[in-house]
Amino acid sequence: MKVQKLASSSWKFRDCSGTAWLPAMVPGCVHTDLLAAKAIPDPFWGTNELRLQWIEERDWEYRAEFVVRPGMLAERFVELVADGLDTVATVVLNGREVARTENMFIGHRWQVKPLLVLGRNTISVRFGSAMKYIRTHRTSHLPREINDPVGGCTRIRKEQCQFGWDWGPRFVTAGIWRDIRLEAWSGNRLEGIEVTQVHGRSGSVTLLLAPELARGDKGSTCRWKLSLGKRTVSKGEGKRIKVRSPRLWWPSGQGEQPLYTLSVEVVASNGSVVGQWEKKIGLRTIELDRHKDKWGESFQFVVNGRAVFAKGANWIPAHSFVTTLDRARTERDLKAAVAANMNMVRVWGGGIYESEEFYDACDELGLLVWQDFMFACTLYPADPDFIASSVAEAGYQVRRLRHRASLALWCGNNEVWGINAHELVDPKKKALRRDHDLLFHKALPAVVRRVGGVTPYWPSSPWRAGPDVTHKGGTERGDSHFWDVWHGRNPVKDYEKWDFRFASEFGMQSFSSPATQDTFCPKSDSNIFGSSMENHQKNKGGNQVVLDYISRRYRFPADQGSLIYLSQLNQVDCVQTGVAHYRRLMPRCMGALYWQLNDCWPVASWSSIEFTGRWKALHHVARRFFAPAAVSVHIPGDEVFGISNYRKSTVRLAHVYTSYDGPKPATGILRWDLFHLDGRKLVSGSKKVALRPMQGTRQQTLDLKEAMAAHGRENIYLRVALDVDGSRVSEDTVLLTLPKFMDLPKPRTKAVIRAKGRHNAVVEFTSPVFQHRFAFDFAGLSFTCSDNFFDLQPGERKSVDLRFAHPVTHAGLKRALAHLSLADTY
Ligand code: BMA
Repeated sequence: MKVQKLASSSWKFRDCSGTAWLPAMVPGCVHTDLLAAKAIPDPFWGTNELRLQWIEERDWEYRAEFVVRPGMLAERFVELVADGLDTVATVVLNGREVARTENMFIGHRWQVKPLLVLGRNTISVRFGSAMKYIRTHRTSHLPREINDPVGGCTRIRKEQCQFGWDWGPRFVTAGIWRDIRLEAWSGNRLEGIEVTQVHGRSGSVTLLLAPELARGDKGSTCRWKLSLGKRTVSKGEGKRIKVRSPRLWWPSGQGEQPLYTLSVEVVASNGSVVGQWEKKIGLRTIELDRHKDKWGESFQFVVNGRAVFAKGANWIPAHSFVTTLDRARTERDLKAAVAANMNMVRVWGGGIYESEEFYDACDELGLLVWQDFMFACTLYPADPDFIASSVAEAGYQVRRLRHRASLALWCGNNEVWGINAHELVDPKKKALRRDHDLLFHKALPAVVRRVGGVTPYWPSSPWRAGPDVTHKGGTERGDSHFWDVWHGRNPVKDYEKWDFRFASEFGMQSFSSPATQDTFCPKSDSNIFGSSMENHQKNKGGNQVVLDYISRRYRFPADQGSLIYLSQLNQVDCVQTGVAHYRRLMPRCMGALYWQLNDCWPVASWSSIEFTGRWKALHHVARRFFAPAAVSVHIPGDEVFGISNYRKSTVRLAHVYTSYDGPKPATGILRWDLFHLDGRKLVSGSKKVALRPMQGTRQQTLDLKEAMAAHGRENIYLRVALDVDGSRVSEDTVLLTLPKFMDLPKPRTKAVIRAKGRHNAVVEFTSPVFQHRFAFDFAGLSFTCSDNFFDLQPGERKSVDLRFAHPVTHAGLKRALAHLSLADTY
């Protein structure tokens, strides 16, 4: 097959209402092309978003010239292949229409030989305004809008969060957003190979190859080679490959991620070579195990026969303009996920089916992918065209991703059932229910069964294997989203009320760091309630909710920097409470995916990684609360406020737990110390403990009544720690009252920096007094560190490894070092 690339920078584009042609990038989109041409200001800066909404109302045309050589036209078929057009496109070659499209998520292939000429050709793709489409199509589909501020985004198959979301700006893009090329061939064309893995009892794996040819050919055969790194494992001919001692692929934390390269040459029955196919595959089985058990029905991912607790977060598109993302930028947040001991990401249904680079990274890093289909929150139409388009989309995407080692689940949508269940179960609204079921219970699962092989399908997230949407239902079966904390404004302790089988969403917003704020906010408008910052807060009333939770726990902050820092500590408190609870519940609960890992622009949000790549406090602490062997404390009591704001505490017992999800049993030493804020150690203890895989275990109960009576609960705190093989694997500090009621000593910190080469350094912090959530930064420098936002214990040295993106000097580091802890905020 001959391939001629059409993607390049020799494209130009224009506003169809008549303005001049400007240079364009393909793949790309109109917003980034306008920005490159200096025709619009930075869409993320200040309140610029509001001034750029005209773009979605226009039609845009992209055009390029290319030369076709005789070799191309000598082939029997010449096809135009477009892996993604965004969205309402009319494709024209040399003035003649090739096709019209209206689904961003489908790749296209059209026969165009009769339209091509030898020598110079012109291709034009005209993108009609998505908003005009929405106003003229499916106008009787009027669902209750959840996230789209204008309304109607469900009428079109296009990235839903582009229309505005509670963390995302409204930038409705247009453009050729994936690769585009010509492919010329005669005889036959290899479309793909379905590889089925059969894992035998003896441990061997058989790969069954089913080549898919454009024009069929039952008598075709395969010449294959299987290699691992540079080593050829085996090669041969036929459609079965037996791997006798396979190296299995595991999620991160459970084992290695060996990826075999499978290269196949398909030979037609007439002896000619039809095509080559090469993919990286991981040998593994992944099942969604739902068996009856004493709590109801399990909901757990079983990899190679081993149940694995899913630790991770929800993934949203990493940029409002996803065509700007390269491999390094995509990998940045996925590597950070693995660094925080995660083993799963959920590709959330309001974004996109991600890029090849994304899944490459997940395969290599051992991140299981829970893959939603791209439907979110709102009810969808079900006219025959819409269903046909959705089925074509699903078929295209499932075929594209089915060989992926990391692919664990296809999920019908995000929250379409959960949010609309009250309507969908209403006997007066049977048609709504029929429409809903047609897509998510019939059409999509049928595609997964037909094309996707063994990957399981789950109709929605959350879903309880039935119509039930109660929290109680989630403690028995299925997966749960828990938003009582944040949207419901309930106490943080409410996480501990529900013993969910699998928590696929829960979270708390925080503000991005001042450094990230500087990238989008004019200094003159930097107040957090000013127009720029409010424009970068997309949840209606979101700032009030953040302040509400902060005020419950912390003192009134001295300045905006302190407020931002407290918002991040509050986010830690919430998400950690949830995750620690879910991990203690193992094996009843087998997954905790918080909302959300990343951002698509700089914004106040639930993310643990800021748009600029900086880790929020949550991401540093996630590394600790997701550690394979983790210690945590459950305090059944609480501190509550009664009539006239009188405070009452029922805190007394502290149950110390280990949560362990390593692959092999282990033993550890559990340690606990009760400290006075004046530095005295009041009580100490330790105990040898057994760590069993996929188990949360109550290892020790401490009665703190006497100590609290003797010293006051606001003057003492508990430190728990777990050592395995002589090293500290987990540590946490537990406060026995709200931190705002504690008289934390004024911090005095000593920092010693030791440079280690041009890029690395070690910093050692010591403090004569307890410091809660001590956070440091090197202002203006980009760096990664082994820990941050930790507690400093009096007299104990805390050593942190640092790696800087650019060369540094000792003097430069000393100058740039800044730090604060909780007691610095008021
Ligand atoms: C969840 C998600 C998103 C949303 C988030 C925060 O329900 O599925 O739709 O952004 O909550 O509200």
